[in-house]
Amino acid sequence: MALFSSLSEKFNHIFSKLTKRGRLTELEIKEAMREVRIALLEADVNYLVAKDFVKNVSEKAVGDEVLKSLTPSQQVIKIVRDELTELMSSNAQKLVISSSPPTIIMLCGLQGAGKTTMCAKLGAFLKKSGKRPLLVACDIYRPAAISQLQVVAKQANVDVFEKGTQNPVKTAKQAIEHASRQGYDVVILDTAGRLHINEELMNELKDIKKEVKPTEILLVLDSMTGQDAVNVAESFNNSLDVSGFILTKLDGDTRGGAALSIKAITGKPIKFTGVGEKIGDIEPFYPDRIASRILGMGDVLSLIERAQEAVSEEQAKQMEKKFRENSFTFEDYLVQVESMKKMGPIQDIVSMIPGLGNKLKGVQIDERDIQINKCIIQSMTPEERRNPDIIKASRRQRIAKGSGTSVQQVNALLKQFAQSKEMMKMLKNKKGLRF
Ligand SMILES: Nc1nc2c(ncn2[C@@H]2O[C@H](COP(=O)(O)OP(=O)(O)O)[C@@H](O)[C@H]2O)c(=O)[nH]1
Ligand SMILES: [Mg+2]
Repeated sequence: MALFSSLSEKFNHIFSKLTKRGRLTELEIKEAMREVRIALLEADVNYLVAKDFVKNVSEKAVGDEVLKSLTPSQQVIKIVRDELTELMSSNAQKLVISSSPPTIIMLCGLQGAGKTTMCAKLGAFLKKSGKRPLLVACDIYRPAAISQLQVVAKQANVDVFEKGTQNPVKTAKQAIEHASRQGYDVVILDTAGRLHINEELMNELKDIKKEVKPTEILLVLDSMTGQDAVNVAESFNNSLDVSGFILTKLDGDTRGGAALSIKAITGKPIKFTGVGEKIGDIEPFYPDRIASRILGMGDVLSLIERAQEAVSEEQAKQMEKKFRENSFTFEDYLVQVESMKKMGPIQDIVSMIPGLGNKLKGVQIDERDIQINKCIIQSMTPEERRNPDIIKASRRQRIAKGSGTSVQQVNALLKQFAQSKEMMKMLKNKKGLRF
């Protein structure tokens, strides 16, 4: 994903200059931080936020918080990463679920921010986690608003409550009563927007808030609008005391300013992001992962998470042991290929590994090769899989024939396997495999 790619590239450039040096002087840190500040401003980060950020990083980089295990430049990258995370983090990051259902989520925001779409996305997201959401049409001003909600709700396979152009405060109230009676445990209100903030809009939203006392008031913001989004966030928060934000259209060419500034300016967290026009294009907001992505260091956390889903920890441990003992066989390779497949496209996984993502830009990893290798291995006898050394000429021919491949392809796989084992042997004396 090209999230904040221009900012990532600038950071990469700044830090690549650092990593070539053995030791960093105070002057070098100062110069790097000057560039970081410019990069942040160019990404449309609020200038006070950028100033503070650079000040904090500089103090820590020059100060005494130095870890022995890192090189000075790694140290700076780590501090920047931690500080970026801190900038976006809050102890109220997660969606609050009410202990007495229904949980009421009120979405608000300017016209076109993505409220109606987000209602359906959020509905689908919550449904997947076992909830029973009800969407409520409280935008009565645009003629097509209700039918639009119905269309996206249908795609998300969630129900809609609507009372035509009746006063939205009344509709919201009735929807909650309906939800309680019918066993819906989450109510999501799709409110009306305006082109600009005005008193009429704020009053209506305040009235709804007063009447239904929402568990969450989430302001939906178009991330493409950069600093404007931050200004909108500030004034909505002043009037409504929102509980958090949803940043939409992060799939577009957004520079990142809104994501990086909002929490610092308002004190409230971003809870979700919209990353496309489809119902499934919603992601909870994880500051640490976004920070890693911005730095182009690979989204290690989500890689590990996905890997854990696919391979049980026990399996992973066994695999590592085998690598280290150099007893890794073709049978293990098959198991590994299977679990890799569950993790998603190889390309995605590789791009999340720190340091590899950038180097492999544009390089195609052919999943068909993996499929061919799988066929070849499946044509081996169990004995051959465990002990590839016995696979001599006649066996190679038999395997090629059995798998519908050529002897050259079988040879290539055997060679590749031998090389990986050789590499594993070299790693044997190190601390084991790490990301
Ligand atoms: N690319 C992209 N488009 C989005 C996203 N969220 C909403 N949109 C589009 O933005 C437009 C306005 O969305 P809508 O939900 O009607 O906004 P509302 O006026 O706030 O209710 C629609 O064309 C949506 O398809 C997103 O995350 N990514
Ligand atoms: Mg709408």
